[in-house]
Amino acid sequence: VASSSPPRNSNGKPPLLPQSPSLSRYAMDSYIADVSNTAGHTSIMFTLKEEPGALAETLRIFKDRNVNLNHIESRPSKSHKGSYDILVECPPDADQKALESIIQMFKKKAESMFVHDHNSSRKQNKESVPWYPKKIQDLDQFANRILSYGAELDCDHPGFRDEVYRNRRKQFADIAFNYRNGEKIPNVEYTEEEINTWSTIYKELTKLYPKHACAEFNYIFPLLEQNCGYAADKIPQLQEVSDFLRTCTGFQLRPVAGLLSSRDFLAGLAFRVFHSTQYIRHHSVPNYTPEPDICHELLGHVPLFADMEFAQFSQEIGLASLGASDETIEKLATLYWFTVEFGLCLQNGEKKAYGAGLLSSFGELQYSVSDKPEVVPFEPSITSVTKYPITEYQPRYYLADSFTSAKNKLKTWASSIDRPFQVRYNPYTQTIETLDHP
Ligand code: HBI
Ligand code: NLE
Ligand code: FE
Repeated sequence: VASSSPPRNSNGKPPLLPQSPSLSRYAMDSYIADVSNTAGHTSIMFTLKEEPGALAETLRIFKDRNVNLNHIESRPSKSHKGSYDILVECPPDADQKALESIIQMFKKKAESMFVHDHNSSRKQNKESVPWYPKKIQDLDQFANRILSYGAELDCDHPGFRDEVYRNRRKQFADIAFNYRNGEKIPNVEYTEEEINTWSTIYKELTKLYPKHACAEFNYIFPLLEQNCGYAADKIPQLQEVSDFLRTCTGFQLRPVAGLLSSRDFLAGLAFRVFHSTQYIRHHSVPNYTPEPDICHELLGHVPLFADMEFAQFSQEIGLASLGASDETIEKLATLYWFTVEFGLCLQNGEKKAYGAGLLSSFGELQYSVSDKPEVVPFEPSITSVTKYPITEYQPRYYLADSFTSAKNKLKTWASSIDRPFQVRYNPYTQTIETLDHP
């Protein structure tokens, strides 16, 4: 019996990094192995000690199992000096069995350290509750999980062929990748061209707001001009805006390199954290862009996150998303889309915009309140299953009576979500408390 028990250290615990013969041929100094699966792509992140050939050795694991890689990135590790974080991505058609065995190797090697397995869809079954952040520091894990990596823009993007723009986007991505909870968001010096883009948008939008934005938005906007540097000739800094938001509703901004999955993005809202991009759209298309950018975040989202009622509404969606099934996440993301992003509300008998995607696009804002699109009452059971385009003006908008009514409807709908436990946010400890959790 004694001979079959694993070797122990003097402190009685199993030794760190147990060596098994099949592993030792690979240089796997994997402090953290982080596996996630988005849109069929599997990403694995690990940390490697700097040593000649260490990466090549590790990548042999993939070669030996005939698994292709379609993306690889490295950066100096922040948590382990002298080490590198490596992110590799395998295509959706990768042999799932081979992948599983690779992941197992990473997990074994990192056993006594720290392994996350974020609910890869391969793992998900009916009973298991998908991983979700329990404390605000857990949001740090989202940083390297953006859907389109940093400067890799889609080919129909106006910035795709603009080398200067692509490089600039990389700089912004680095800020977000290196950011950790609790730190100050680095200020950015925007170029003249960037400020010009901002100015064009700011001037056009501020002409439209008095007539087309909802009352709550118009109430707060001047306060942003007075308190955190909103003006036509200057792009406000995220940290300054974040500080102001905190004093209003406790919401804060966190820099993000690009699009997060709906699950990650919504989870941030549960903590009153809003993931904000810091780059600006390409100067050639100021009136509309499908991607979030700093104009969208600061002009579209921030004003309403300063409104208590709206902040609660947003956090409600976030809390409902924690540990929810993929199906529920999709519905919540759709509700978010038709409210926080593209919502209209009725005020004094007129349609007013409260959705950030409208309040940041002088093209779509005018269109949305015209008689061209279809406008129907907000009703979560219907709204949550509506399909929508993401790269053009919306063909249909949902109209709410007020934030209060939208919030109550959402709450009622969310209470019908089948989740075996309840969550609430403890703002003192910045943690999620659960009732009846397994
Ligand atoms: N990610 N960074 C970022 N910003 C968003 O506004 C955003 C996102 N991911 C998903 C998303 N929005 C929504 O479309 C919903 O899926 C939640
Ligand atoms: N279409 C918006 C704009 O041009 O500002 C951005 C929407 C992001 C979801
Ligand atoms: Fe948005």
